[in-house]
Amino acid sequence: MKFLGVIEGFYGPPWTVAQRSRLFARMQAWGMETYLYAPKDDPWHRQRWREQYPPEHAQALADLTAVARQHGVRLVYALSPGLDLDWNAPDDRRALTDKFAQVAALGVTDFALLFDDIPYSDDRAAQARVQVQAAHEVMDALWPAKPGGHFLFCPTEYCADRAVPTVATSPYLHELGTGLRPEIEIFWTGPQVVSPQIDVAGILEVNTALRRPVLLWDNLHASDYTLHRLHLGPYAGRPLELRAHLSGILSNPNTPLEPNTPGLHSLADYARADAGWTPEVSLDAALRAWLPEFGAAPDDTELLDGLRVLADALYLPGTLGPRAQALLDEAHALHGDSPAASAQRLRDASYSLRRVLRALEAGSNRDLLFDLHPFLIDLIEELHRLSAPQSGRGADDPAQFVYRGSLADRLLALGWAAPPRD
Ligand code: GDL
Repeated sequence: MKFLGVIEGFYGPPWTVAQRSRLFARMQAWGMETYLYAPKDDPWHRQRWREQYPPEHAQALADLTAVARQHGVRLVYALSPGLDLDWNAPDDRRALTDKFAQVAALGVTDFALLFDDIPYSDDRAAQARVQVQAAHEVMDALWPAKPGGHFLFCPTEYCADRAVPTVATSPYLHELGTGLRPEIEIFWTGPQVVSPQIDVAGILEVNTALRRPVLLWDNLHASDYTLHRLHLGPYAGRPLELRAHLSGILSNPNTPLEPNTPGLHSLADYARADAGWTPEVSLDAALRAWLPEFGAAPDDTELLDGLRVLADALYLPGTLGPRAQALLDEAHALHGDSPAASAQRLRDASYSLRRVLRALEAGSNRDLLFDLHPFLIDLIEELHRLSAPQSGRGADDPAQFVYRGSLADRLLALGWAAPPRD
């Protein structure tokens, strides 16, 4: 694969320069070489794409590019003009090339044009032709004399779910495949926007339609569509053979930066793995390597156990890790024959997570503490509440809801069973 790395491509507060610098250092250690700058909420990236970056923001982008380079990371700058780009308006066409020219002058050498999450036009083939023209016009303006850096492209139909009528027969994808210059890399997110599984057959199908190996924009660990969740699980659901049919993998991960370490570490591991690799073993290695960020020694097995419970509890979209599944089973078993033993195991898990929280509170990675804090508190509280000896407190005793006091939390605590209506 030609590309391995990270997309800052989520909706939500963009990472800070300091956070990105930390990310680049980690990427270097993991052997990742590509970072796509595409934060949906950088106004100049999408909403106000026509406007040039004001001086202080331009300087920040130039500095960021330099920091990336120091870490051996290639910063690819992406623009998302698709919300309201009018290809028939000469001013818009000029604004597009001028914007890329501004960023190129800051030292950026690689670019992307993104058309995800924009309105579809009635004639999708025509929409594709306009996008192809836009990409070529930008490339020719950027590199008039000789071929330049990499050029990446995100389609409007960027996963099988969005291909109309199908991947194989989509006029939109066909136009892109035949129209876009072969050196342009095209993003694809798999069968869905967030794809729990991606198989070789699906990738071969889209590669045929687009006439090149696609570049995977992987939303497996993304959390911007559900800020109540984080994804701390391994890179999973993609067979190793997939790698041979992709031009690369870029992960668009959790919105908070710090909790991305396990998933990205595991992705880096996957990219280089030999036969026999498993997501579970890879996650364990990632969690061990994460211990120092918690102020713990690399051989602190107690804290490692806490991290394992935490990662399994916040695993992957719609999926729990094995330890979290076992805890759920224990919670069910509280109604069974030996509730005391189950309560003890739930309590142990709560203590184990409490150790993680205490380590973070005492440690120096404050971002990591703040990113994980609400999730740790939720888990610790609920495990504790379930496993506490019956104290006679009612389920709606406010003292039970010190941390989780909102109406939504109280409704959740009532469970899913609907009360009788009459
Ligand atoms: C998307 C967006 C992305 C967002 C992700 C997860 C792509 C190509 N675009 O559709 O910005 O972070 O879903 O919500 O994935």
